[in-house]
Amino acid sequence: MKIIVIIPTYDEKENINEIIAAVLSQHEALEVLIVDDNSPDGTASMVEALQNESKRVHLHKRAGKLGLGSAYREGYVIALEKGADYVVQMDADFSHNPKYLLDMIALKDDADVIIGSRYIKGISVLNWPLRRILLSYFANQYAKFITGVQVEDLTAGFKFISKEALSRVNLSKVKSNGYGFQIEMNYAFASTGSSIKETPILFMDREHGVSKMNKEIILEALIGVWAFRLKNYSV
Ligand SMILES: Nc1nc2c(ncn2[C@@H]2O[C@H](COP(=O)(O)OP(=O)(O)O)[C@@H](O)[C@H]2O)c(=O)[nH]1
Ligand SMILES: [Mg+2]
Repeated sequence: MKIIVIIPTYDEKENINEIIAAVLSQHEALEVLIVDDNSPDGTASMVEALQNESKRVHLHKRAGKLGLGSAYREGYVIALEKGADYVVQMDADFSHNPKYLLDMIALKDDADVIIGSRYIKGISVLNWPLRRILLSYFANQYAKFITGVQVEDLTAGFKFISKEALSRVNLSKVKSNGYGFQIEMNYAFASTGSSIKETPILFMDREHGVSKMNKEIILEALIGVWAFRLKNYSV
């Protein structure tokens, strides 16, 4: 079994060494693929140093900040080319505790896609300002209503995906880039016949570095969800 954990990075020098080590130590089947958008802080060269020590570390360098959605789309293709049986999406900033990878591995035969969810056991978010929690929670309720996908945390960035589920989706149809990307992928999985299950996580705000999310990304998600039902995501 090969599980490739894709971690998109933009200016994550304070987290990158620690997150890679924490992921790899969870299970021997895990490898990491960092997709770095030419971070000005030199994140990529830190990954290159780690590559000299471990064959389980991969790096995809891109020319500039091209967005989270396109980083994941390129990451998926590379992970499948490298022979991944499962592909994981995860943030670099420790908001997604690597220990939950073991829960996801344990559930791998229960569904095609396993989502690390903040909203199935009440609201499990630590250290976010109340307005950000409320925005995220209600955006999720809204996205669920519009898309009809029965998932409580549609904007979650922590997902464990089988290669079969991924290869049923025509990635060139997926156009969103931020939170909208997470919702759109879930819609694409559900509408191409994949099963989705949620496993509870406690999401913690980052302690190091800064968030790259902004108003445009939130607006893209709120407006973009209307279009998903009109598209066919099959290959
Ligand atoms: N490659 C790449 N990574 C990004 C980009 N924007 C954000 N990220 C990474 O995506 C992850 C989530 O971003 P973050 O800023 O923590 O979002 P937040 O948790 O919603 O505030 C982190 O690992 C970021 O470094 C981007 O444009 N390109
Ligand atoms: Mg974050």
